[in-house]
Amino acid sequence: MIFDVFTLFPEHFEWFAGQRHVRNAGEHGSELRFFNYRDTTPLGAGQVDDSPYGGGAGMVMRVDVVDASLEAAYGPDRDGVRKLALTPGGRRFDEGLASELARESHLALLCGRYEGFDERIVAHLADDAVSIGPYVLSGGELPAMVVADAVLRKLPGSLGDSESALEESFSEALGGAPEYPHYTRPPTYRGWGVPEILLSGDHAKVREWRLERSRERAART
Ligand code: 6GU
Repeated sequence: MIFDVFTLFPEHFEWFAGQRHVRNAGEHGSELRFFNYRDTTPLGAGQVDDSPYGGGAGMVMRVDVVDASLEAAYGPDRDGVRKLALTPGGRRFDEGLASELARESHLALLCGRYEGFDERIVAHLADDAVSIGPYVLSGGELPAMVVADAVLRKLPGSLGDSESALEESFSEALGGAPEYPHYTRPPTYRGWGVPEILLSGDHAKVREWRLERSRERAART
């Protein structure tokens, strides 16, 4: 998969790009690339935003600036790229959307800053608008890392063998439900014990107990 991030702050992604599962995805044929709107802006002095028509506080990302960066990256035909605008008003990101995106061959995430995007970016340049939750963040960079993390970890070779085997058994057994609780040594700590069944060695009973806990958690969320 080619995974492109358009941002004013590519340096914010340095930590993220260095994470093991992200580097693993890279070694298995995925590519994470960054494009700075400021590098290709058609405006003078590196301008990328402007004050909102109708007045009001803050600045808005310009449609011509975002279009120019897409043009520089892809040229006029962008149909092969699934382009997502990251904005608090978008479609809620969840595990289902992460799986859907993991099947794409080429993704582009458009990060906004300031008060947001000119709506024509969302309407005409992006295929979807995506939000990571019902709260407002200062820009699309953290959401882009959230989306990239959830998607890249689904790609072959991203997680180590043991982890991906574990993952598979979760998704198969749990049908999208949240995970069951985990415990490890010591068996008691400050009087806090571990469910007996997990120490019993009875794998069928353990599996049953985990499924029940997982369903319980699903019912609560
Ligand atoms: Cl995608 N962007 C911003 N700025 N805030 C958000 C968000 C996105 N998702 C939740 N809050």
